[in-house]
Amino acid sequence: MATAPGDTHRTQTAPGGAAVPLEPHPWNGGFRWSEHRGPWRALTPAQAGAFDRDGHLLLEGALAREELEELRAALDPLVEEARGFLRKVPGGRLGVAGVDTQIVAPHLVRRSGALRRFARHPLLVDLCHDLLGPDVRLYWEQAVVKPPHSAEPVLWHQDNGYTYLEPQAYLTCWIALDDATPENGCLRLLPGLHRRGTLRHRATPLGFECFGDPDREVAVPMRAGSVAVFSSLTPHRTGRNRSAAPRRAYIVQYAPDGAVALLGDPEQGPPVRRVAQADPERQFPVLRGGRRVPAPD
Ligand SMILES: O=C(O)CCC(=O)C(=O)O
Repeated sequence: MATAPGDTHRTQTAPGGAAVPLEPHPWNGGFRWSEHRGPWRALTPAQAGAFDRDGHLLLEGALAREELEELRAALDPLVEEARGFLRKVPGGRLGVAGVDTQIVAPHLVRRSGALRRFARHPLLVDLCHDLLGPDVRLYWEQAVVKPPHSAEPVLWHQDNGYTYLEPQAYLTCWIALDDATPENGCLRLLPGLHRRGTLRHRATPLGFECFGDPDREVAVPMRAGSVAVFSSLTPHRTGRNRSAAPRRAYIVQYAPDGAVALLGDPEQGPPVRRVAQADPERQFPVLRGGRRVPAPD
């Protein structure tokens, strides 16, 4: 989920109402999924094939213990700031974020050199090479922390259903900072639907919602330090945290260089504005002409 200023979906439907129909997003005309063909740096051909088929894959134990510790140390204080901000908002909630639902802390690379370096992690950049092409930028990153006994789930959505990018297919790396389990709100994904492109979403008081199917969903429990890699077009949700400990995640998203956000109300008509996703402070290149772009000194 990445919300750009200017997103103006207006329909408000209570979550838990009738299922959202399985229809294309009004701006999604004639989408075709591109199969990935290699050469590969991070993935095996079998993993890439599974990504094309299912829209996701899991890299267990991808981060070393020290990397995980460094990530947690960089993120925890910034999440506390975001929690403090949400506490001052009336009702403690702001769309999908809330003190009692999930603390969402975006754009943290602007604040932390450790996170700017992490966004260029060789594994993540090699995944970008394999799944996005030779020229890639960081698009969005945020920490999402579900407090103990959290009050609400994150509803079914595709990441491209929040802010609509073109090209529609970009990459989300969901990094578990704690073990993620069915009890504390691990990812639940719907395989296969990424191939249809962006689906219709509706706005609810808890964020956007698209078609979902609990009978076909795949729960993805993962150990801390593992990375779930999925398409911006893969419907996913997370449940409430029913445990007594927080569930922390860091979400890092990459898009092909040249990606633009389409802004407007898709239920009212075509986009009213196109915004290049190339903010040098937080959407810097990580791969140029197939080569990793090193962090500036
Ligand atoms: O981490 C979570 O609980 C959900 C996050 C999510 O779905 C997203 O950021 O798109």
